[in-house]
Amino acid sequence: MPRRWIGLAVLAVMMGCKDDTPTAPGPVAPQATVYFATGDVSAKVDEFRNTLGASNGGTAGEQPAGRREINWDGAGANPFNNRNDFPADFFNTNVKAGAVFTTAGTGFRNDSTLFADLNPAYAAQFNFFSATKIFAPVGSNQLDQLFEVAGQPTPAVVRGFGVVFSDVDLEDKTTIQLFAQDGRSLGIFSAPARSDARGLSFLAITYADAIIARVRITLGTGALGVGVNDVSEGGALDLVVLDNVIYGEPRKAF
Ligand SMILES: [Ca+2]
Ligand SMILES: [Ca+2]
Repeated sequence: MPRRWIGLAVLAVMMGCKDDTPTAPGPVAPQATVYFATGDVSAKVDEFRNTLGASNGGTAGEQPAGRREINWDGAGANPFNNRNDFPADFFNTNVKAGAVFTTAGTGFRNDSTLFADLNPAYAAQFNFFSATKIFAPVGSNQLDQLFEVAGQPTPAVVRGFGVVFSDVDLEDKTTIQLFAQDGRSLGIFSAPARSDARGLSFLAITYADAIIARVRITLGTGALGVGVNDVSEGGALDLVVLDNVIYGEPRKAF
């Protein structure tokens, strides 16, 4: 594991302990297993998928095992594609996959043009992992994913979470932060920078038990926008978008 992740994990533990009295032992951070890859990420993505188990697709209700996966490519999303109002709860209403998104921005965009419809320069930056659509918040480079029992408004927890990113240029800026049900941070993990022409990066984390209630995904250093170019295209910001989001079966939280 690269040293930078250890440092971030220690920081997260220290932050989590700051309210403890001197005589009380701090909470022990659960042991995370981290999966990461850059370049051809397929093998590592498959390893993570296999760890979680078979896909439960959009099957309603809590399943005994397996994973859920959002690839943004389904025909059901087509009416919302290339607009800034992709429904935050699409993946637990239209498709019952137990995922609800929030952002401090103004919305979400599911894009079939590699975001070239937003800025023609983006076609040279972004790529898909699963053909052909990719996703980003609008007006922010940060989004949260909350988990629910598939097809129900019931809070849930998962044991693993991962994302395929596109166009990570800067190290330690594109991150996944995980939170437990009580709001405590479980740690911040950073995605490796791109390393080949396709420009994909993968980062995932698992725990032995389903303890992840929320995740915060930070994409590079700024939001996409008309006239906003990537750091590799003369701009000041590292722009990053995401493709496949893969997570353990959401289990009812207690
Ligand atoms: Ca896709
Ligand atoms: Ca970038």
